[in-house]
Amino acid sequence: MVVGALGLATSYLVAGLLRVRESPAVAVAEGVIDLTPGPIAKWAIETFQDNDKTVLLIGMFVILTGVFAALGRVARTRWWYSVGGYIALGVVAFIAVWAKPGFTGVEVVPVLVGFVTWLIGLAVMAEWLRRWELVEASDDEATDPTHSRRGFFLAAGAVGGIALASGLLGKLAGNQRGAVEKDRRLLRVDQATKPVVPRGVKVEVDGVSPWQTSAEDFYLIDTAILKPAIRLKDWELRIHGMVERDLTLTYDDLVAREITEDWITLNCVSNPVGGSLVGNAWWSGVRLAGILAEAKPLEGANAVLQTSEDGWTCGTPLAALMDDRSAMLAVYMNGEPLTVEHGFPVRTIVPGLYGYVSACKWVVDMEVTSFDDIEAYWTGKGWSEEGPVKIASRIEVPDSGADVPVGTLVCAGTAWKQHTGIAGVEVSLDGGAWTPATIGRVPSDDTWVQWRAELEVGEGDHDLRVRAIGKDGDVQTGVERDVLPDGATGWHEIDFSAS
Ligand SMILES: Nc1nc2c(c(=O)[nH]1)N[C@H]1C(S)=C(S)[C@@H](COP(=O)(O)O)O[C@H]1N2
Ligand SMILES: [Mo]
Repeated sequence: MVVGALGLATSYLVAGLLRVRESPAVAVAEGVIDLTPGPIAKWAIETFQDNDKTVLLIGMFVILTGVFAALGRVARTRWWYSVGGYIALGVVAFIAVWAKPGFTGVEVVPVLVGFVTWLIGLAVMAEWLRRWELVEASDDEATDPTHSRRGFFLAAGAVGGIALASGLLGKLAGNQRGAVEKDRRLLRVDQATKPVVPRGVKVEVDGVSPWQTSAEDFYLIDTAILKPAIRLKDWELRIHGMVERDLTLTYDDLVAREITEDWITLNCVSNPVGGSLVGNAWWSGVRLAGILAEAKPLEGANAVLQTSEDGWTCGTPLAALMDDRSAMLAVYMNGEPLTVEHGFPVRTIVPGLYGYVSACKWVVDMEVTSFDDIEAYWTGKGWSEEGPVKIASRIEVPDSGADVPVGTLVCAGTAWKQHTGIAGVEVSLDGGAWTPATIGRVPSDDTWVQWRAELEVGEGDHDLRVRAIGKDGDVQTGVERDVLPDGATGWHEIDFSAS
């Protein structure tokens, strides 16, 4: 196990020194994510929500620990099995780094260093173990103490210590993140303003999600184990493809333009009914309509394939980026520079579309194209090509399973259908008539609304359900559909009892 850890640590250190973005282990973890079939990815997101990657890493750690232990165990008696095992691990790591977009060749060096470390470490430790066993067998107390049980454990401890030190050094060496956080702290985009929550949006019920979601509480969904750390001076966006004129924008070019700001609610297609993969923030950025108009899309173009620095892609309808909505290259969230997790330095935000077809974080490339010619990350896993958000509503108060006093019950929650707007919300107690709720007054159709209703509840068990009505007359359906391929439907329902 210590030999295995040492190989991982030296490869990590060399990756840091060579400024390779991903150490082999991270590349493998991201490879596993990329190869995960759509239905399993969907299950993982629904089950673990924001913790999906932690679960993956713990799983990998457990498996690797077992594999390393097994390889060490067979090394004394069947040396070549053990070497074969490490070759297999090395090949997996090689394929993972080689398959990453932006592979240049240096990424192989950490894999080789890790592999050679494994072999040397294995030879040294296996030899130590063999000698210890020889000494034990010969019953000769007076032999060299390094060949004792104690000597072996000292050696193992030393290898573990070197592994830890290499790991820590690797963290220092690869610390682009520190420089990026500094860029973030020093950044000032003059036109970007602090959010002022508009009057009338809140229904003032304790327990309802805040109308404005802080960056910290905003859900996180992406495929990157290691978030891209992009220095401001290194960021560039290339716009090309079916356009009359290619454009390349640096960060300074971008923020020298007119800044647009808006309240926009973003949600994930993988959000189950009643789920929490949705948030509302004040975004500042540059409208894409103007930028794309300069590039002049050609006849026949209907999509923009956006690519992130980490290779993730999404296909966005060109029309949604060029009509009058606030589709933007966002640089600020809630009056602060984007956090690295939410896409620093630049991400796309498009009101009315699910994140997987629009909200590219760490965006560096936009190819104007046609949907017929592209396959993006999630569409390749079975999600639908276009992702307009579906109408949804959620009960937040009372909690599911709550005990409430008999009498008047105040219930509340949120509802959304971005870029269409919510006309009303209705609740139904114990399957009875739909009763209108009151809704907060929102600044535009691009945000969620809060709602509240008062109901008389008698003693006993109850259930409560909610539905929303869009400004287009769309009444939220009770038909339950899965998040795959284009977003869940169905009413959010909770149980509670009154006494
Ligand atoms: N680079 C990159 N951008 C991405 C993703 C991703 O995996 N990688 N996921 C998308 C999805 S599915 C959603 S729902 C939103 C989530 O944005 P957030 O993490 O800032 O909430 O980002 C989108 N942008
Ligand atoms: Mo998503």
